[in-house]
Amino acid sequence: MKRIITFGTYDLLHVGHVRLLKRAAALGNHLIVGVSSDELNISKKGRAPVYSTTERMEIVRSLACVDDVFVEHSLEAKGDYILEHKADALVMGDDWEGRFDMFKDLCEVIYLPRTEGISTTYLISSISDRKAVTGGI
Ligand code: C2G
Repeated sequence: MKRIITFGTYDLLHVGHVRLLKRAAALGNHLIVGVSSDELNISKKGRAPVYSTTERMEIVRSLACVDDVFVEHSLEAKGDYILEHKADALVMGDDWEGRFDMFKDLCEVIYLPRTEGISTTYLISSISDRKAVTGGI
C-alpha cells in the first residue's frame, strides 16, 4: 500500500486540477488531499477563494481518484501532515518545484508538470470579461 499526499486550493475545479490529482493517484494506492483553508488563502494570496473550504472539500472528495481529504491550515505544517497521514510520497505540481525538497527525509517528493493554459485566476478574469461583454446579465 503506497499512500500519496498532495495539497492545493482547488477553487473553481478545472482540468488542470483533475489531471494533477489523477496522475498523483496513479503513483500509489491511496490519495489524500489537503485542501487549503479560506484563511490560508486570504493570508498567502490576498484573496478569498470563490468556493468556501467546505464546498471545495466536498467537490474534491467526490472525485473517484481521491480517497481522503482534510483541511490544510498552514503551508508550513506539511511535515506534520505527512507524518499524521503516514504518507509515502508528497506530490505537487511543478509550479512548486524544489519548494518541498526539505521533506525528502520524511517521504518521497515528486513534482508533476502542470497543465498549460488553465488556472483559477485565468477563469475568474475570463468569467468577469464575459459579464462585461453581455452587460452583466
Ligand atoms: N495545477 C496543475 N495545472 C494547472 C493548475 C494547477 O497541475 N493548470 C496543480 C497545481 O500545481 C497544484 C494543484 O493543481 O499541485 C492545486 O492547484 P491550486 O489549487 O492552485 O493549489 P495551490 O494554490 O498551488 O496550493 O500547499 C499548497 C497550497 O495548498 C496552495
